[in-house]
Amino acid sequence: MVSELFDPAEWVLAPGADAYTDITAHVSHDGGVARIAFDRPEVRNAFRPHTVDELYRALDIARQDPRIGAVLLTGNGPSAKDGGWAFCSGGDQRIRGRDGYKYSDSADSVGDPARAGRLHILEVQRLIRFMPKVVIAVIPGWAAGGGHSLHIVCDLSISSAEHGRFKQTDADVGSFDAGYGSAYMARQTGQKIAREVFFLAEEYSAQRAYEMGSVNRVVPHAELEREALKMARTVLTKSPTAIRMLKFAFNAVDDGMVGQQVFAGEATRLAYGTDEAVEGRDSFLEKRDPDWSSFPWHY
Ligand code: S0N
Repeated sequence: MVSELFDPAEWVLAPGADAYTDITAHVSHDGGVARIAFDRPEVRNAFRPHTVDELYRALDIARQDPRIGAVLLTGNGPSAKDGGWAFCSGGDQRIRGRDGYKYSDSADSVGDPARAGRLHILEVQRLIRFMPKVVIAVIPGWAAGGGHSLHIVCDLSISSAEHGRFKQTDADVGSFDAGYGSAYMARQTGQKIAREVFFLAEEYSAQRAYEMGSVNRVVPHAELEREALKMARTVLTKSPTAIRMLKFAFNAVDDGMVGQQVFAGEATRLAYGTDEAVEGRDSFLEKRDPDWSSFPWHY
């Protein structure tokens, strides 16, 4: 069983997914939605470096699949040990060393020294942020620490009413997200609330997270994945170009020159499709002056 909430009738294995150990990855039968899930329920779906490698790979495959318009990011469960549910509880504290998260499961061994200490969950955050598809955090239980940050970075969040729990433990354990996890949260909820969540590290219900503005929908636990898939399928009814441009427009205001670059790249892609840009290219190739006379200075 993948997860109690997983409906096998909806999904097929994603390409390469049979090799994953720490996550599961599926694609909907119609090919339009990816479901990527943490699969370490016994540690509340904490991630180790290997988990992050797999997560990055699965997300990147979804990014490059032209049929996929939406990604569900979730956590499998419940835990066989105690029945607890989690989206993700952040970095696996058992293998955290003085120089960061170790590439080995043993706290005594650094593993590959070139990779030690890399906080490459931040690369996953950037992939979610910059992929031109809608990424939905589907939260069946705890979103804590770096798991809370991942939900903040996702485009939309939907949570189980009964089991969704939110807690920003970064300051408790001295492993903190001073990037999107905190600053972008403040954009969503306002500064006072974001500071409270980080400075007090208290526990919040799904309903409270909804009231704060970091969660879009709270639904009965048994309905969570069905409702998430419905949201994803609604996205699929929209214009892919409109969704892409809108996502990058929402990002641009907070992403500085990088945000402008990403948005501008899409504008250039659109411009390439015009007769005007074709005239520019052809005039160069034909070694003549461009003729812009049929292209008005629009106002
Ligand atoms: C999630 C919590 C609140 C759940 O509490 P609950 O339900 O009482 O369960 P527990 O009994 O505590 O847990 C069940 C079992 O799971 C193990 N476990 C839980 N979380 C982790 C974890 N993160 N690492 C390792 N093991 C974990 C428990 O130990 C227990 O095991 P057993 O049964 O053997 O006793 C609660 O569990 C909790 O508070 N968890 C820790 C949350 C946390 O502090 N996470 C780390 C926070 N920091 C980061 O994630 C930052 C990491 C990072 O890479 C980063 C760095 C810089 C910038 C960004 C990031 C980023 O991640 O975004």
